[in-house]
Amino acid sequence: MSSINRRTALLQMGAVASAAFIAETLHAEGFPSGQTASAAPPAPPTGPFTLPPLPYAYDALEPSFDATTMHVHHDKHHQAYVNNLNVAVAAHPELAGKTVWELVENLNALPESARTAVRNQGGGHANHSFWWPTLGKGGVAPVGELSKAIDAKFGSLSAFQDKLTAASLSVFGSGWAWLVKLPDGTVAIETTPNQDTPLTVGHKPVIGVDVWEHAYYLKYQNRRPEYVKAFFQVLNWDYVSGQFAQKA
Ligand code: MN3
Repeated sequence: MSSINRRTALLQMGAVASAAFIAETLHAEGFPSGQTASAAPPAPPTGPFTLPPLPYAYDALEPSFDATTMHVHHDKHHQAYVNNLNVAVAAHPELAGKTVWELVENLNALPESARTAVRNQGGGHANHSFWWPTLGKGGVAPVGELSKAIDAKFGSLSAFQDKLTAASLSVFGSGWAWLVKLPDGTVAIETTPNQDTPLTVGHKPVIGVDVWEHAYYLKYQNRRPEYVKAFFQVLNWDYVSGQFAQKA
């Protein structure tokens, strides 16, 4: 068998022979190792953005948020936003050194070819990075300035919870419901589609409810109202109250 015919025969064995075996054989026949039929694609960038670890154990929010959902949500969904954002900025050296917050707060200043990717992937990274620390079963009610701001706007904590729940249920498809701090220091409830963040219009997230199905489908299936009720069981009021007092 000629060398060419032997190579062809080997390649036709692809379904049963391992790629490594073929590569090794071609190399032994004098084929440069870089020219095998199965060269690996270049590795995706691993930075500049990285997945922040959860600030508590994966099962810390049980039974409201189950550990399996937390693993999938954090390790798979949030990681994917990080990975895709890294790919997006790799094509735009002028964005090097910017934080994810700087990116999403200034979407309109971005090159048009980067804007959609940063809006979706950067928004996903920003929203989830904001979100994880706001959970964790700290306190049962807002305190200090946040308590006053909620009472001033909504009349009572339960009236606020009813309105944030209604907003969460009103989101059509995937998105978020928010309590935000406005530039004048008061609070308001808003919703955003997809991974859009209130930061893009200068409103500071105080509380967020992730109503993408990936946040609840494993445990609650289609029952978004039960998930939103469970959200209030794991909202860390002490943390969000402290953050509210610090936000300019
Ligand atoms: Mn999510």
